[in-house]
Amino acid sequence: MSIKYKFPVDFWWGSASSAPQGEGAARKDGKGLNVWDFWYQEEPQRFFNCVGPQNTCDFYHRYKEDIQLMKKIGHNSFRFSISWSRLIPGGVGRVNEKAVEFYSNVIDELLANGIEPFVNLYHFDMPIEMQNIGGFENREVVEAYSDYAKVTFELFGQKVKKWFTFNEPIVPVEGGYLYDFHYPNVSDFKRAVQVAYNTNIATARAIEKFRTLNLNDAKIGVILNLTPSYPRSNSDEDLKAANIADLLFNRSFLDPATKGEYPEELVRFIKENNLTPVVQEGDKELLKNNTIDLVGVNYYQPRRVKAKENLSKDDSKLMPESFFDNYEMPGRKMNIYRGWEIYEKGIYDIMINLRDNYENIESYISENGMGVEDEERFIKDGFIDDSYRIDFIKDHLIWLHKAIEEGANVKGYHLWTFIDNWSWTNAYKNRYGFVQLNLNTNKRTIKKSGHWMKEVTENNGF
Ligand code: BGP
Repeated sequence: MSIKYKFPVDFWWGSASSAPQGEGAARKDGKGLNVWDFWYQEEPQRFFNCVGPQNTCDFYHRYKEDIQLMKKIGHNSFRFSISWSRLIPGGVGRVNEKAVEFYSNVIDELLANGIEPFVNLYHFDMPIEMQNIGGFENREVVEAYSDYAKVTFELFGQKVKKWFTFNEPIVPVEGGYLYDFHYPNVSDFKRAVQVAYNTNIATARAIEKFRTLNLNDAKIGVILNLTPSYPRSNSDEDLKAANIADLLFNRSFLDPATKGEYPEELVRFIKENNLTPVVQEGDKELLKNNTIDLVGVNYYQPRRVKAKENLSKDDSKLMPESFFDNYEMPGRKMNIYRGWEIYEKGIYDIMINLRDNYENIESYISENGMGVEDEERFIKDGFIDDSYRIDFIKDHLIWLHKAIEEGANVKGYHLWTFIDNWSWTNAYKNRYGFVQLNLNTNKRTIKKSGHWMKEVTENNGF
């Protein structure tokens, strides 16, 4: 077979997961409750088919079997997250020995099977006690988070060489403080800005602690959903609208993490709109001195933006959308199940932006994937024929390959996700895995895409 798209030696092939979506055992072995456990308890009807996070895929008990499957489909790396509320129930204080044992076992098992563990410290899962005192609006919680981070570095830093402070830190800001799809279901632009700011401080504090520990060749980064903002046209108004969206949703995290400072334009925008967050003395230096080594890029869909069409509309409540309208491009290609546009070239544009405007920082695709409903209808010869997912991955990899040929410093590609898992309020509506999870029996079956991935990793390309 001839290989048309060959990737660099030691390319990271694998997938990503998260504790709240995969572990299950939500109330086992001393785990504390996080915002998902709590919110589900309060409002189960907000979750698809009223399914909550208690059991998910039961990775807590089945990690050995799952790691064998990862090996079987050629993974050389795998991202999972540590659950703060499992490791330190309540968020501060005593470390839960059962959790230490579990995460040590997972790390050892991965390493023993030739799979590098990539560890993320926070995947939307604030311990409820921390949320009850204000979550990331409260600097005490920022400190508690950085103490928790330090505990993980001390416990696992000799074995884990890739660390991430947060997964998509903008999402809890959007979900929890603007658009009502995460607990605490607040909608307040100013508070959202404060949470975003404090989350950047939390990353910097964690990195500061990380650097004191001399973990040799270990690297630390953050995982960002860098959604390119494409203007409808090249008119000044559309360009301006797209730039505001880019500043708010991408550069608000990318710039502090990589350059240690906010874009001046964003600072001006925030000031002009009376959204300036409370800061502490020394924050500027803290951000400047504690930037990341590598960035994980999650890419699903582009953002298309146009100038606001109805300027006279009463915008009494300030929201990001007070400054732009979302734009539906005619003829766009859609993932109809998730309602997200598919635009493969976006992955290339992100990488070229990192190359040209962010000193070509080391990066990798930390999530990309396609959620599809009712995949069981595609079962053929005992497994799901998800050829559409193979095409989706290929089409993105072709653009990623082009970016690499043009000098982008991108080191790997992880699919979201390894096994069908629990997707927040969508629960099991859409399936994303290389591996099918039978919801009744918990049986795992590799899909066609998983078998295909095995060949890709063996050939280091396709
Ligand atoms: C990303 C998250 C993942 C995952 C994925 C798919 O934003 O990091 O946790 O869930 O999106 O999206 P969804 O589950 O909403 O379909």
